Order: sequence, then structure tokens, then C-alpha cells
Amino acid sequence: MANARLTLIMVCIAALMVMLKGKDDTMSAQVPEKTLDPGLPRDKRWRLIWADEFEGTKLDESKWSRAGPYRVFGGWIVPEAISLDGKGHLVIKTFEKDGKFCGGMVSTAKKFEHKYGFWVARCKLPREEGHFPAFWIWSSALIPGSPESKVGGPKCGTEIDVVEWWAVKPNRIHHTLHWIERGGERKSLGHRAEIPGITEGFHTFGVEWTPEEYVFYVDGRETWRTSVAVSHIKQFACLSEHISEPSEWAGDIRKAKLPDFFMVDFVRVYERLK
Ligand SMILES: [Ca+2]
Repeated sequence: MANARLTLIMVCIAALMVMLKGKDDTMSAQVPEKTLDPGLPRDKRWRLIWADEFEGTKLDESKWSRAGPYRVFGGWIVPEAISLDGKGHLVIKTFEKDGKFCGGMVSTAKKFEHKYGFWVARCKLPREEGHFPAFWIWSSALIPGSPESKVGGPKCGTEIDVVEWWAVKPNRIHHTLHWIERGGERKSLGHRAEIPGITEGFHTFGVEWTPEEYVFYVDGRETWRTSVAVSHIKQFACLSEHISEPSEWAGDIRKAKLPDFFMVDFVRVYERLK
């Protein structure tokens, strides 16, 4: 009887240890082994809460919606610009069709919306001028014409451009915030980071968004921090390729060798653990 009770106690202890181990595992940043460094700040602990690794050959429409077709800036956003390459990447193609210059956009609007945390994408930038890739965090209240945008203020949130890039200065990336003041005035604040070789291979672009500030990272290195226009509402992720109006800073799409490609290996969102 005593032995049976001892066995029972040992079984209970073993079960408890398994439970505790399981609990501990969920308390650290869980990254699939096959994928690469997400560029998370290493001095903090994280929990992955949402991700798309872009495996397979079809866009996961439970996570993303394709935008378009519609005309914007110097060209078009069309759904057919979006594909998966079957090798773990989302591809946004910039191309010309019937005299129209086309790019594409996907967003997680109404499918995944969240506030704060570390939002990161691993991307390979395109090469050609006249169009610009971006990974950004948006709010539907910021869309021109929305009832909230006419009033402005904190209910609109802030457009957080984690990365934007233009070919005219190929070693430069931009982090930018766009928001609407109370009363409806639109404002922006940005930062340029010079990173030689940024168009070679894949890089991680991330932002840690806290109630106090934004801290931007490229390949895990801090590039900018600001406490301006911190959003306190849930927002969604966007990946896009827009055609620019021809300009000195964006170049001219008519001179670009097309098609050109913006590739994304993953988008992940982490919550910071206390
Ligand atoms: Ca991938």
C-alpha cells in the first residue's frame, strides 16, 4: 500500500514536471526551428502571438486579404501581383500590363488586429526605380474619408511604416509615422537609416511598439526610437508595392526593368513578457 502510494506520488510529480515544462516552453519566444533569426531584441522575453511563414503555394486568406484593383499614386494595385513562390515566400510583383504599371498589397485588416508588441517581417527588397515596397501597420480609421479621420486624434491610431525603400538611394531605408491631429490635420515624422548592402539578400525589419514609444530595428539593431504619436488602438499589418509618381526621390517607373519583386519570408508578431 505504501509502495502504491509512493508510486502514485511519483507519477503525480512527473506529471507536474511535464506540465511545468510545457508552461515554461510557452513562456519563451517560440520560433520554428527551420526559420531564421527574427531580429528580436535579445534583452527581453517574447511570446509569438501571430505569424505567417508563407509556406505552400496559396496565400492564406484566413490571415490576409489582397487589395485592388484600384488606381493609386502613379499606378495600380491589383490582386494578381500577389503570389507565393512555393519556397516559403510571399512575392509582390511590380509589372506592366496593357500600358498600366501595377503593384499589389495584402493586409490583415479584420483578420488580425492588435496593439503593441514586436512586429517584424523578413524581406528581400526589389531593385528597380519608380515603385516602393513597404511593411507597415495601419488602422482603418486613417483611411481618407473615414468618419474618425475627419475628427482626428487618438481614435485614428498611427500609420507605422516599419520599412519603406526607394531605388534612387538604394542603401537607405525609411521609418515613418503618419497620424491625424484632433481637428483633422495630417502629420508625419520619419527617419532615414543608411545601411550599405540592404538590397542584398533578406533582412529583418521590426518595430517594438509599447504604450510609451516605438523602437525600430533592422536585422536586430536599433535604428530609431521615438515617443511621438504612439497609437493605443488595435491595428493591422500591410505588405505592399506601390507605383510612385515619377520624382527625384522615387525615380521613374518607365525606366525600370520589369518585372521586379519584393519578397517576404515571414511576418511575425510577438508580445513582450513581463
Ligand atoms: Ca518563409
